[in-house]
Parts: sequence; structure tokens; C-alpha cells
Amino acid sequence: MSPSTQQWTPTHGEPYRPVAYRPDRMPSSESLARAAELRARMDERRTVRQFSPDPVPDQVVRDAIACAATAPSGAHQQPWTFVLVKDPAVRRQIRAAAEQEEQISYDGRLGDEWLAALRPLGTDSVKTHLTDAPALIVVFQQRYWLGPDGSKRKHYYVDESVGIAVGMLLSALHLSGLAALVHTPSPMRFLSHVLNRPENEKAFAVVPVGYPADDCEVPDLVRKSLDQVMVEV
Ligand code: IYR
Repeated sequence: MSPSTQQWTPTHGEPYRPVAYRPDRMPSSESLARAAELRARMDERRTVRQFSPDPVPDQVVRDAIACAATAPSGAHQQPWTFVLVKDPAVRRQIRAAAEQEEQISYDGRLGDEWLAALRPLGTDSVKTHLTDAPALIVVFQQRYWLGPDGSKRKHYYVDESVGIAVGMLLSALHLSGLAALVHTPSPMRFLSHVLNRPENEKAFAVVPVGYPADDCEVPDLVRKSLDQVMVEV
């Protein structure tokens, strides 16, 4: 099936027309093989903080954003906007504003307990990834729908919906061979100003995307094992 090119338009309360959904059932042998392969590939994903400035294929990033936008959402309201920032001047502006906020955060705003939790990762207020990575995907959540005439309609489960979409974005980028990081400068209001977003949108995360730098290092983390994260009833 090729990607849909149909344009979405806001609904007005009319029920969706049911259409048949009959995907071929995958033989369990293939299912098992795919699941094991996917598990191994996903376990290779690492959050990267040192990026090469090498450009990435635009279409890979666009396809990953399109994958993210297939996420389920509360009342199918699709409350997200992905701003793809490649312009180096805009990335510099974002880095300067983010570092200003992060400096205050690391100087004490986060509080001792939070700073202690971050210490093993060794993060600080210097955010080279915002200018080194060739692309930033700034994810905005739409708290409500804003019609062209200024009318508003509340969106539901916005945090959950956008969180799921970002998870799908990270998976798509990783499985397409690109590295990424979820960066959450706080507060993030400056992103609305720099990127000139409308009042119904609130920044959720900045996702720098690219290839790891030649000298990239990541912390030697251990993930929880399956029996530590899963309970069977
Ligand atoms: N937003 C800050 C602090 C930070 C917070 C958490 I929780 C992290 O896992 C990592 C960093 C920053 O980006 O440095």
C-alpha cells in the first residue's frame, strides 16, 4: 500500500465511515523472526549527544516524521506539529536561547535531587548538538485546534498522543540509520517565538537528528532486563 496523499480536513461530529480492515495474517514463524530482529535492532539505539555536521537525506527525515504522524491520538485529533529546522542561523538562535535557560537550570533551578540524578550522564548547559546536528525536529503539541476563523476546539490526551508520536519518530529515525536525541530545554517558550508558532501550540521536545560524530561516545548504560520491566498475569 502506498502512503496516503489524501488531505485531512476537520470533522464536524459526523461518524467515520467504517471500512474493511483485513490485513493478511502473518505466519507465526515470520512474526517470531521479525520480532526478534526488531528487538535486536531497537536495542542498538543509543541517544547521541555528539553529532557529525554531515547532512542527512531530507527524505529519510520526512519519512520518519510521516511515520510519527501515524501515531494513535486522543479522539484521532492528531495534536502535533513537527518543525524541521535545517537553517544554520535558526539552529544557532535555538542553541543560544536553550543554553541561556539551561545555564539557569544547571546553576540551581533544577534542584539538588534532579542535578544528582543527571550527574551520571554528565550533561551540562552546553548544547553543541543543537548546531552540530544538521537537522532539528522541534515537536509541538497542539493544546487545542485553532481554525482559520479563530475558532477553538479542545484536544484530549495531548501529552500521551505526542509522547507516543515521538517514540515512533525515534524508532523510525533509528531504523532508517539516523541518530537522534530527545532534548527538552526548560522552559521551552522561546521555541514558539523563534519558530513563530501559533498560540495553540506548545513546544514538547527538540529532536536533533544526524550521524554520530566520528569521536562520538555514549555512556555504558545497562537496560533493565525483560523480567525487570514486565509482569505476566
Ligand atoms: N533539559 C536539561 C536537563 C536534562 C534533564 C533530563 I530528566 C535528562 O535526562 C537530560 C537532561 C538538558 O537537556 O540538559
